[in-house]
Amino acid sequence: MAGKSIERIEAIEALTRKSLWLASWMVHHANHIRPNPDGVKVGGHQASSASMAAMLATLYFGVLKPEDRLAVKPHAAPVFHAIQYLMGRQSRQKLIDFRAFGGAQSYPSRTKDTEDVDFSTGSVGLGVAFTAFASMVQDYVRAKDWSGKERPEGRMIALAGDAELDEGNIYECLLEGWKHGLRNCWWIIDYNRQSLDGVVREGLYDRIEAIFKAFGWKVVTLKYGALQRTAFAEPGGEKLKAWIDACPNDLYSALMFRGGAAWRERLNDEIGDQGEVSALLSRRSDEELATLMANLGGHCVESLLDQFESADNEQPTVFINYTVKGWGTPLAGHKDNHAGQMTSAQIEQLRATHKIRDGHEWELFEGLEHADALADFVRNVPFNTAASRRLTAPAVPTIGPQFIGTGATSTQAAFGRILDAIARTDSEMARRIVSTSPDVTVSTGLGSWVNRRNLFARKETADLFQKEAIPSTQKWRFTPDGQHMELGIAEMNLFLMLGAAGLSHSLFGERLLPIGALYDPFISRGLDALNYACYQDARFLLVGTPSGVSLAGEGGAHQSIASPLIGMSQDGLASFEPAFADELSVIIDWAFDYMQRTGDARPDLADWPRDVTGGSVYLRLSTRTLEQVPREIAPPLANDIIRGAYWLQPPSPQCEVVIAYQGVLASEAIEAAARIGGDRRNVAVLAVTSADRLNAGWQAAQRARLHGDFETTSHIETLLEDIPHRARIVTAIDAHPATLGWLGSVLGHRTTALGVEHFGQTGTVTDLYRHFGIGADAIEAACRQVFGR
Ligand SMILES: Cc1ncc(C[n+]2csc(CCOP(=O)(O)OP(=O)(O)O)c2C)c(N)n1
Ligand SMILES: [Mg+2]
Repeated sequence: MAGKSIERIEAIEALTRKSLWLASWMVHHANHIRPNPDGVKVGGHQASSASMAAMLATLYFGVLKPEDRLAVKPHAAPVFHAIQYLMGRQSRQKLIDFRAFGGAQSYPSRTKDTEDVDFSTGSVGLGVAFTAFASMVQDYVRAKDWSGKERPEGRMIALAGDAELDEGNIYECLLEGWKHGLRNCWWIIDYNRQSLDGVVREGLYDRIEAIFKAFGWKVVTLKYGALQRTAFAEPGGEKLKAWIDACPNDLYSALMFRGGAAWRERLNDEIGDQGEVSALLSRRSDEELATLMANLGGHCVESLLDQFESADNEQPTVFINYTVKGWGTPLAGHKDNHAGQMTSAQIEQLRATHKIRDGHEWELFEGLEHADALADFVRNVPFNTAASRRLTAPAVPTIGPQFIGTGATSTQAAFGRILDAIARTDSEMARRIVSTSPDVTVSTGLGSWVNRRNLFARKETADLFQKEAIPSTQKWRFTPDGQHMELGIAEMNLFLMLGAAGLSHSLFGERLLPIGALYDPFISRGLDALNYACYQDARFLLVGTPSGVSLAGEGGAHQSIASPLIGMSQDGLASFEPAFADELSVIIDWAFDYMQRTGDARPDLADWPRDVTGGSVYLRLSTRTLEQVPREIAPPLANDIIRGAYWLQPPSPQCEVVIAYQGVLASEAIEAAARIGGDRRNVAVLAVTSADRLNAGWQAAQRARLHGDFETTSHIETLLEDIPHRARIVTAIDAHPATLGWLGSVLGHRTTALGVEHFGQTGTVTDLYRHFGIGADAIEAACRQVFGR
């Protein structure tokens, strides 16, 4: 039958079976055939993959268009990789190396997989919620007059496990979706009623349905497959349907695992009538009966095609598709099947069913009829017509630092004024900025930016307070060309929104420069979503303010201690904590450029590779007002600010002590240095603007030298090179002392690290600096200890 076109349903069914085989084999191979020198478990999810095989195959081979974007259930990665392989978008070697170094990833990854992964998944719930934000970003971009309208709108689709619905992200984002008029969003639930640990509670369905409906979603349920619907139409079929509907989740799963004979025995016991029902059952062999009972809607290609093709895009839709975990494999239904894998005997059983010859396990259409027709079919599926679905957008030029004068200010206030200055410009950069904040827009300094650039909504709404002539400093006008996305208080949503907006160039072909502002301590509240956004290589500017204990009366519960360490250790995020407004101006201008870089990392490892590839930026700011340094920032100083440090008071050859500070303790460091210097002691002051970049540069230089590049030195090594060996370093930061404590090990200077280790004490700045020993007195005392007094 070579060359003959085969029916669409038949083709997708064949491809479902093939993906199921390849996924099962991929996991089996990685665990039982590939050498494993460490003996550490490799893992992989055969049952979870089988559960979704038909849904994924129906989507990719039948329903999706190139502009659609997907978040695939993390533990369905094997079947996802298999489908990409069948479409020629993934190499055989990557499947052979599944879960090995350089191979196909355990969970689909935008950055580490080589195929076309739209959204990474892995931490359950995040990928699902991400699709909602991606859709809102798509609407934002399309509402702008600068965006190209020729590109078709895509649907943002999540394939989720039913247990993923336990994650709070799902419900937090439902609220935002409702507010922002979410559309073009499908969530397809693999309703196998099993999680990792066991079988889910009865009655979950009703809860899910009620919640989604309450938020304006359409709920579409697919319970029975075509085979079951046919059987229900036979005499006695109604009774069978009623039995299935009443069957508890755990019993259905258990019978599924035990197979056809067990089904027959149970059904005969419970609804056998020596009449129509018994006849219905006995018309089927054990094997046919097992197939019938496994023919839940989520495994039925015909039903799935119907479901997806009649779905609406204007209303967000959740599809609840009944499935059996481990469908089509000997693992079907067993409650321990999440991480459970087929034994070698079971995989042989599967091999026989799929007619796979020894040594031909990876072959594309092995064991299938009509291989040529299938290959033809796969080449022509709509999804497969675009070579790469990753888009690009040109970088928008930055406009240079916006200096705001030298009057005393806090970095938070300066941030507001710098953005205001940017908002006044008629620049492409200003147009591409989109700001967002979880209900702290005004209190983090974004107010005047929003007043100038308005809030985004698909439909125009005026500010009622303004209409009623009530004086207010905030003008909240919502318009399609507004540039602020208002969010409720949910920091996870902030990071998901930043993640989605920060991928706009790649997802929608339009550059956005997202800025997100939140209270610094609440970064921890959204940390996994922040990590997730960085892992996907989303590009954004994050502003944490106020921070530290310097927020004083704002209260102990709002203090941040660990955030500089988070900034240092979070891959993909360059963090800064400037003290002065001019530093901040330089950093913000640099950040907008850095966020748009796309270079390939140089292999020599000498650079911090991120400088070439770019990334996101985090600014830790403060509400504490500082006197400014009257100066012009010349290019060498601007460079040092970006590299992470400069001498505010340079060392002399007789230097006895270096005070190194980051952030608001600048004034305490300067005061302590003045007191000590007054005693004719030789003191230098090192202004650290980014412990993160300073440390990263040092790490990179050490790595380069380990690789034989002995010439390389880092910025911090150069800064400290003339400090006499007997001199000491005193570091000071309103955060955990480990942020700067490492400075002593760069060239071996003894170091005292001052900082904050305890949480929650409220007071004035003076009280708290005294309490934690980070004020000028404490810095002075630490220095004097060095002199032996
Ligand atoms: C945030 C997070 N917590 C825990 C896990 C570990 N984990 C992986 S899958 C899973 C449950 C899977 O159940 P379900 O979503 O129903 O998937 P399926 O039954 O389709 O395999 C858990 C707890 C994880 N990946 N992410
Ligand atoms: Mg499940």
